[in-house]
Amino acid sequence: MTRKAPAEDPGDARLRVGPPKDYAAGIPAVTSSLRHAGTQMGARRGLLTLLRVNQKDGFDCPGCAWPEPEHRHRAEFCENGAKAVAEEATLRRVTPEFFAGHSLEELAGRSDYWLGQQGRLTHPMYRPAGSDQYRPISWEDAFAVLARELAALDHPDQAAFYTSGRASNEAAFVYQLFVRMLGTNNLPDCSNMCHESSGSALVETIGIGKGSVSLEDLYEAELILVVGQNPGTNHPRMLSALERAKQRGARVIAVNPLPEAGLLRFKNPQRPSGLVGGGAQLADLFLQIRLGGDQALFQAFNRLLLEAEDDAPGSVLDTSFITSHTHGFEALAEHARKTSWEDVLEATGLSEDEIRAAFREVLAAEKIVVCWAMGLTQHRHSVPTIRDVVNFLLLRGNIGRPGAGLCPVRGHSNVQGDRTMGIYEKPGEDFLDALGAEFGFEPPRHHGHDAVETIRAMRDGRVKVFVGLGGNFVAAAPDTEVTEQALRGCRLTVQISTKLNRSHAITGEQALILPCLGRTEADLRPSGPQLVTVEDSMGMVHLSRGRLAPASDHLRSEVEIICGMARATLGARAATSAVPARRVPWEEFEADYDRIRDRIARVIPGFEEFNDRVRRPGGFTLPHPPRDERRFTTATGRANFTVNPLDILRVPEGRLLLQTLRSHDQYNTTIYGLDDRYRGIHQGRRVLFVHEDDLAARGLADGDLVDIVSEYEDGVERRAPGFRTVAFPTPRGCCAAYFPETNVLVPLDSTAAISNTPTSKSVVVRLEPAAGV
Ligand SMILES: Nc1nc2c(c(=O)[nH]1)N[C@H]1C(S)=C(S)[C@@H](COP(=O)(O)OP(=O)(O)OC[C@H]3O[C@@H](n4cnc5c(=O)[nH]c(N)nc54)[C@H](O)[C@@H]3O)O[C@H]1N2
Ligand SMILES: Nc1nc2c(c(=O)[nH]1)N[C@H]1C(S)=C(S)[C@@H](COP(=O)(O)OP(=O)(O)OC[C@H]3O[C@@H](n4cnc5c(=O)[nH]c(N)nc54)[C@H](O)[C@@H]3O)O[C@H]1N2
Ligand SMILES: [Mo]
Repeated sequence: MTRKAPAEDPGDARLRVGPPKDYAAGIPAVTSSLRHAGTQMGARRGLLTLLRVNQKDGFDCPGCAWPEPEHRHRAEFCENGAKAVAEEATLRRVTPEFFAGHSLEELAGRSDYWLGQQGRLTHPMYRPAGSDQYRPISWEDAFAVLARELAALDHPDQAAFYTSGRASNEAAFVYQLFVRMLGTNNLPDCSNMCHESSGSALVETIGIGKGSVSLEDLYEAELILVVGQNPGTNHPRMLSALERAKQRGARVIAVNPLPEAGLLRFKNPQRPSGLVGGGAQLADLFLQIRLGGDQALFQAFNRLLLEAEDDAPGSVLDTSFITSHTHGFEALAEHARKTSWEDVLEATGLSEDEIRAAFREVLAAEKIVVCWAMGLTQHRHSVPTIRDVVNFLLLRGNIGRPGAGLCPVRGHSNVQGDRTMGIYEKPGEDFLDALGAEFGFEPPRHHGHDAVETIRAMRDGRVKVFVGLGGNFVAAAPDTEVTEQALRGCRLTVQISTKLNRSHAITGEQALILPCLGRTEADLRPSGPQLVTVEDSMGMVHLSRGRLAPASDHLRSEVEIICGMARATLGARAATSAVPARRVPWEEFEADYDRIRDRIARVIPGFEEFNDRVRRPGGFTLPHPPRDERRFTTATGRANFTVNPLDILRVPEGRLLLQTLRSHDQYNTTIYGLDDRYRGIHQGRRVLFVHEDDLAARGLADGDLVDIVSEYEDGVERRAPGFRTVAFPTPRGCCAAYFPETNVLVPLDSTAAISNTPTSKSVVVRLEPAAGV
């Protein structure tokens, strides 16, 4: 399977490659955000909008899920948050006239960058069966199309309802309610492709799938490990927190195959010194690890901890915590002692000296926080890796006390909240009981499809209707060719979206585009302006309120759209259902979101008096038993040590491991621009970062054009043609390229054990000189 570069990709005639930067933010970041805001929004409107980001009476930044410090600076926005806002507040519009002038076939040939640059969707649009074009449709007719196709299914499990992590709590709650009343748990979400491995590992070991630290803990930590994460680009405000922790004496270790700018040095644009000074040195130690080597690293730390305890009994491990709060220590200890240095050095590509130097930092620190993101979650052994991180922290009682803990850094700004609201294909019995009791129906109990299973089910004709609440499923999912075929095989695909993207171009027989308000926009309902709520990466819930005039008069809020879908679809069904549902007041819900929050308060623990508490300054923090009271709601009632066989990613002779990651100028599948400044890339995206010796070993040199060919046990050859090689400081045997261009290379069946997350950070590839060159 080959995926050609889109026609107008610069391809990259204008591509320039310079040296990578060793610091993040500072003056270029500030000028870049203002420039971006200026071109998209008009300079004055741009500045006014940015001033509202994350302010008390403003909207939650749609950029990332990093929490807000309590004392907000006027204008605490970061460069990439500014780009996310500009992208949504753009003055460009995709109107019915636009669709009249562009066939689906033409749109499918365009790049993600081009599609996103066309602007905001303005009208509901419908692609009838047999047509190659969208045409306008009224909202009521659009809902009727959906209701008709859902009613035509043999079973509700033949529909799947995807969610991307920007949906508010209120939208997510009514969405899952609608889907479960329909009769299915097919609620795949972006989390399935993102932090699912973290959730899987944490629920089992500590009883809750969320991180255990607050910002205050981070400031208080003595050692912070930043593992498999590129905060300078993806969570820029985290750099301010790291800087603050360092000022209080914390040490920072970065574990990453790439020397990411933000991990090395940081110039804080919020402070005058950041604009002029040399910037703060962030990482005290940089472990340039091989892809997938982290499990071995933490197993080595665990072995060294046990040995240090042997040398000085009673001084290293937190024996009283282990005795009173954990389960399975003996088995873990026995396993950890057998960890082989040979394996560790092979898996990590590090030297024993480097690991011992890092371990000295570990031993010197009373309070340790481990932060991680996609570098840990998107491998086949991600769940065991994160379990070994938990083992590491448990050994010294580093969970559930100030300054210490687990910090999975979430991606989308409300991805954590959506899961709390019940967007999950494997809901717990307690949740279903509460939901069913509140609304008087019997929710489906059998588990639904996650993202990968949804693709398989569409491919095999078992799912025929696909609905996307935000996101860009076709571009974000693995195995692009397979996913495209899967979606094309549907009877109907529906996208609730703010902006044009590939998922509007690659559709089922029929397709609907339902355009919605974004976070920045005022949501005016008959009862007054509506507020929504979100939950950040550290379990804090707060309000978000948009102020801008909507991009078009025809837009509806996500809540309104979902309630409309529910009314059109469930109206006829309620009477025939075995357990007649109590009438759900969808009209009240869409008229006044307080009424939705009243229900959330009754169904979901931790949301008592939701409407009151969320209106207090700063909102409120959800309970987290391990963090709050060292209580672990696992099967054993304790925090579980786990024994995990070491997995080493070996590749056949002559092959490389490819990681697919984000450039500085993109938000997942939304491409803001064609630069990746910190890595020295300008005006192009089809680049492949490879070690110069690996290039030389293949008779290649920096600047050569290659095809990347992925090899997998299913025997299918997947090819991404025409990438310019860039000699780069990555470990030997490991290479890197941007997603979504390389998603064609990620095999659908190559997923993490247990979490079923695509292995987007370890794809076995070979390089071939580009055909026709
Ligand atoms: N501006 C911007 N912000 C974003 C996003 C965006 O696209 N743009 N996306 C949002 C979302 S949804 C998410 S999930 C987060 C993603 O945030 P990140 O996880 O930071 O995103 P990636 O670009 O995938 O970067 C992965 C990092 O892990 C490293 N890495 C890869 N494999 C390994 C490994 O095996 N071991 C180790 N130790 N390191 C490894 C890579 O070199 C890279 O630095 O960001 C969120 N914020
Ligand atoms: N190869 C590879 N693949 C990956 C990853 C990787 O690292 N490598 N990362 C994975 C990760 S971590 C994630 S989270 C997924 C992301 O997958 P998704 O969440 O599906 O993708 P996004 O690109 O974030 O979605 C962007 C679209 O969302 C819509 N949108 C934006 N704001 C709103 C809003 O407020 N409301 C609504 N309704 N729509 C809105 C716009 O139309 C926009 O085009 O991708 C995954 N895919
Ligand atoms: Mo993500």
